[in-house]
Amino acid sequence: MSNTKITYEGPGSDNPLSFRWYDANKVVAGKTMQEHLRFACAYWHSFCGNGGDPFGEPTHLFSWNNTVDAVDRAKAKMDFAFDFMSNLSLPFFCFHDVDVVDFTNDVADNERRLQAITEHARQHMQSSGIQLLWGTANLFSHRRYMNGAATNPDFQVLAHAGAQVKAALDATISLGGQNYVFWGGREGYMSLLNTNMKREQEHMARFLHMAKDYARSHGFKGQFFIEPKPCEPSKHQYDYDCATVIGFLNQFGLQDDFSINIEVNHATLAGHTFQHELQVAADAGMLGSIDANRGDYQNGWDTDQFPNNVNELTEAMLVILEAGGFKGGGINFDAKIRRNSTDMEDLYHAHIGGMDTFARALLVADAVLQQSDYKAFRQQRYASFDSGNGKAFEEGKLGLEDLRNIAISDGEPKTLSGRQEYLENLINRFI
Ligand code: XLS
Ligand code: NI
Ligand code: NI
Repeated sequence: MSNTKITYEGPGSDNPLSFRWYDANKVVAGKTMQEHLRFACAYWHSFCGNGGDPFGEPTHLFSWNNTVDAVDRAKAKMDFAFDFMSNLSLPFFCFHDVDVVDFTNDVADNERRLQAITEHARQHMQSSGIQLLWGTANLFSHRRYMNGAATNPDFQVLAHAGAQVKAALDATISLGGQNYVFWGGREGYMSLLNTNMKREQEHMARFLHMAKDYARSHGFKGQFFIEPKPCEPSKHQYDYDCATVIGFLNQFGLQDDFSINIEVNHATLAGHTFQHELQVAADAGMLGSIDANRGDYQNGWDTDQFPNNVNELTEAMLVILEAGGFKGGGINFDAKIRRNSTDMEDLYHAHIGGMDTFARALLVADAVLQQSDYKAFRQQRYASFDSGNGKAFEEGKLGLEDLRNIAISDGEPKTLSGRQEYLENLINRFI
């Protein structure tokens, strides 16, 4: 597969290794598809995920794992990764520190390893033009983080988390990374019986300030993103959903530097739709980036499947387009192929499907916005606040007694339809 360049062949193509909708340079609503969508490959799922599950051994066997030296092994993996991303014309990638090179318990040696692989990445980025959408540190896999990283009750663990974030920030900054992500997998708790929640959250805020101050003083201009998730692996995660994160950022004075990376399957675990979470973030000016995937309707964990539902993604793209796009981020495929998808070709099908589904959803959402009365309908629904007493209310010119008097003088309101089925049909009409 190593020479397979995937190209746009259009909806009529029957070649499964081609794009049918993603046409990178096609202009939609004033920007190219590539500029709108800013696709990124998730290093951990694509090149580290081995198909293993709690019941079984790895099924995805990679040749580079036979290389003994850690940095050589990391380079062999990276050579493959850049080949793969180039074949798919993926403009960005994202990584955790431990995805790109294996770590030990030796902090200084881990820094050296990360620097060595960062140099290798730099060369690949220069020759391929692929850029770093965001970097991050894995503060959840190592056993020292079982009680949390920045929220650990043991300061010595927090110090290790700080060392890891410093090194990951150094790598991100030196590669020109556009953003930096914090996903707090273990930042939460399992039982209140052993937990001081207030103190742990204050520690997390202090830690985030330290990371932000360090990065800013070393020239980092990008956004920091918090990635909400309600549970798994912790029972209660502090970054539950967008609304919770926005409250936390505002409470601790982090709102100017941080925005949100929203993951589809995390939204659904929190009992929300993806588009709800997008809208909450957009309304707060914090729609930073997204982790694209999908869950499974029949179970309740983070299955991280590749997106494939045009209808659902169209609703998401409507929110993203109306918000004016992402605040520095893009669409990172935080998704993995199934345990029994064992061929490298499967990884191509997965990304082609995800990219095509988003491209198609972009086209449909744009058509809904440009060619239908969707916008006009939504505006008209609130027209009673555009003039008269409704306007006076919005402007703060009325009191509760005024409402009472208006209720009497204007009488019982008319029954006004929300037209949900009509609007749902609109999306299908443009697919
Ligand atoms: C796990 C998260 C993780 C973050 C990066 O559920 O989605 O992959 O995106 O740490
Ligand atoms: Ni994610
Ligand atoms: Ni996830």
